Amino acid sequence: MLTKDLMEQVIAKNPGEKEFHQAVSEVLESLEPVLKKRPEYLEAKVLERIDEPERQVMFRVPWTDDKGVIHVNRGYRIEFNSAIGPYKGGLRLHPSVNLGILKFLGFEQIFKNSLTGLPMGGGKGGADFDPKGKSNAEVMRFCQSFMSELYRHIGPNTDVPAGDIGVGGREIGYFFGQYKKLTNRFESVLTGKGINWGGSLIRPQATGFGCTYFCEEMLKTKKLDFKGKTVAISGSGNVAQYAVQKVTQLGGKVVTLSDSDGTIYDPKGIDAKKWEFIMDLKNVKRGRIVDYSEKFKCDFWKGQRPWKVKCDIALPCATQNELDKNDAKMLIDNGVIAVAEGANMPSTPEAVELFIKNGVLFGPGKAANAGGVATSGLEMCQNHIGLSWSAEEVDHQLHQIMVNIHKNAADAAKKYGSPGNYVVGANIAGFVKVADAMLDQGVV
Ligand code: NDP
Ligand code: 2IT
Repeated sequence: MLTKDLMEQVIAKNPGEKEFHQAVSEVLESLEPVLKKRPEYLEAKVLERIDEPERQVMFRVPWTDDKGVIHVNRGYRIEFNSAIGPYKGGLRLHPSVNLGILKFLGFEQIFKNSLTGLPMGGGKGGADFDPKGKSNAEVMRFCQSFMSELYRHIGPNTDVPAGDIGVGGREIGYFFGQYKKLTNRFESVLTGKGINWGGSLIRPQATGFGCTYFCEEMLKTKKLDFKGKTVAISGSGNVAQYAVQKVTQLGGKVVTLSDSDGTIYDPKGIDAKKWEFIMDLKNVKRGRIVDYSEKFKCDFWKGQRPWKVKCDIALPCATQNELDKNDAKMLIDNGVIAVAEGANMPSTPEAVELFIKNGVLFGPGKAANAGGVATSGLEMCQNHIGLSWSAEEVDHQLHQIMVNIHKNAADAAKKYGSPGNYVVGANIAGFVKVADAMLDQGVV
């Protein structure tokens, strides 16, 4: 293997960052056939450069809770690669956040953003702050403190953050307000903004809708669709919510959702009325998914994930490594046809290998969940031209982008000898565009 030594170097240089190693290892493995055809990438040390963030910022985030107690969190922004555009990627607020997790996410973002066809580089950031159980005022003070440092590193042509786990419309509002106060500039420095102050219609829906569109394209290759299919979804946040809505609109029946406490199993399916309940529960009351099982009298599997359920399609939409080898085996034994990742790297490498070996249509996150950042790119575009497009227009563009990503990944997989393998296809198609830009721009 041409990349074996390099992988050893990455592990030695980034000790303990296991999610980062996992993400790099998968990409390097996929690139082997490209490196044989294009040795100039090796000569120009493109791989050594693409694995090393251009810049990483780590900073103190002190804030005061409602009782007057002072807390200190750690904030980060990884500005990973700007070869094809300004750094672009979400901010994650979750107690598990550390450097390795954000580097894995920033690294994935490089290839994902390239796949969208829009001019966006890769970045990611966040903090080890837990928004659960905090008042709005506490979240606001945290966000203001976070932005009091971040503002000097970002800008509409430099780095444009957005949401991720724990960051939705509320947090983007607080971040934006503080950025504007500190700089005295109203500019396109964040995406996922409110629609009455520069946000794009369909951005909240975009990741879940896009993941469903990508899955639809994979199903089409087998002359299948969502009609009458039983679908298991994990998570119950932004991505999961809109995946439920789109799958249901396309005729599928969603029977599970989850959060970190467990899974609800509703064999009758989550219809539009139940969906409204979830939207209020999660986005307004900020409650737990167990309340759904009490309200609609269905099972709650405490501390368990959805994957033991019999389903045709699985959409993991919660977090990394939430679907392992045993879960993959249960899904395959139960006849799963397609798995599309709404989350970033939710399937472990062993699970991915099993899916591919068993002929399951498998859409990796960097392709299947690219609709979110793609629509962020459309939000930036609307901000730059000073116009807002209708929901139909944005949804149409999102759909077309997902169709294109599917086609480009499928074509690259075929061209490089792994037909039907969207992991290989997405990694290669995403990489080549960035690597060529890096060659053009010299050793920087
Ligand atoms: P949200 O914060 O809205 O929702 C996250 C959901 O995942 C919640 O239900 C949460 O449960 C669950 N979850 C988070 N961490 C864990 C964990 N360690 N174990 C079990 N459950 C967990 O985030 P999003 O929906 O925005 O993000 C979900 C995934 O999609 C992430 O992987 C994110 O990186 C990815 N993604 C998001 C995009 C976006 O536009 N928002 C775009 C592309 C990818 P609980 O409330 O109990 O923590
Ligand atoms: O993982 C992701 O692609 C996101 N969290 C969305 C990033 C963005 O800039 O919209």
